[in-house]
Amino acid sequence: MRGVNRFTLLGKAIRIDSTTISAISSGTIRHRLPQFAPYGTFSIGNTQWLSHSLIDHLGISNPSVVRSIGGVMYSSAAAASLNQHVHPDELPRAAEFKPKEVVLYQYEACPFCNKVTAFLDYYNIPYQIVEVNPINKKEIKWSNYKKVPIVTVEGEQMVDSSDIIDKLLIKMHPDYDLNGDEEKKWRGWVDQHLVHVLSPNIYRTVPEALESFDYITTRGNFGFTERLVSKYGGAAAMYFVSKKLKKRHNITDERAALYGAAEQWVDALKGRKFLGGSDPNLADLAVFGVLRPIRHLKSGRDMIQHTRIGEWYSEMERRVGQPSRISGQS
Ligand SMILES: N[C@@H](CCC(=O)N[C@@H](CS)C(=O)NCC(=O)O)C(=O)O
Repeated sequence: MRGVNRFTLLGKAIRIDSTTISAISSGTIRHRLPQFAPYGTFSIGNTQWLSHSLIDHLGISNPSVVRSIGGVMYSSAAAASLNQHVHPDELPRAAEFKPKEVVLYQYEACPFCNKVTAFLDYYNIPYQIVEVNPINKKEIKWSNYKKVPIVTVEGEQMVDSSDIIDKLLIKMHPDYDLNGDEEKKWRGWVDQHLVHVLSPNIYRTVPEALESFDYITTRGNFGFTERLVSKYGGAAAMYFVSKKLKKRHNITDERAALYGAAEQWVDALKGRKFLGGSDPNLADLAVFGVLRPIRHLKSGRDMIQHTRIGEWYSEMERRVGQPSRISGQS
């Protein structure tokens, strides 16, 4: 067994020349390599909706403020300076799937992006990160799709976290049955229920909203002014918007909803190590992916302390292991 410090590894992996423009794969896709790609991401929703929320609910109408705050307000995450103990032999590998270049365009704090990174890390597929500026999105100007995550595999574009994972898995295991009842049901539960419980929790109080935005703006790809405006403006705005979200999703007590979701998941395991049995399946990876960024925020700490999910979560951390992201060309 070997101990791997995730931050130390990333510290090495993320030093990339931010001004380097590199042609990806066939040379048809050009992108700006990330300045840094820290570990742990989380955010929910889309900016368009958020912009409407700001205008509708908060009376904020200055377009640049709306864009600036809206670009990040659903985001939060936690630093994951965890010691990982991973045995190389335990890492599942994509036997026949050895793409030369996998690039993930992401927001550091996006839950959907984190689903994808959990999958790539678990299967030990090397990938490059391009951290997208949520305000001007210049890194994904080349694409018609305006959300993240976007993945390119040797130039082939894939969008939408679940579709990306399905496509990658089928490339690795062409016979895999993606319609397995239990796995499909719980993957759907992640997108339709779990992610909606997270925002009201991470922006529940003003200190929690500030904690979340401190992470988002520190780790994400922001300019200096964008960072300041987003941090305080975003935290304040999101504190109020999260109250609206509570109502929208019929949540009366944020923590009760989070703890309830965690317990629901543990019940679904029915005493098994993972939903997939002795190994994680796609539902395990999806739940883990969206929870990973909040793990070290107050809401995540509370969740671990007050529910039974901790054992499964720790086991997932061990099995997903260290990020398989690689540094780009410099
Ligand atoms: N269903 C999509 C949702 C993706 C999504 O909503 N991503 C958000 C970030 S968490 C986004 O890019 N929103 C648009 C924006 O920020 O402008 C998926 O699973 O990938």
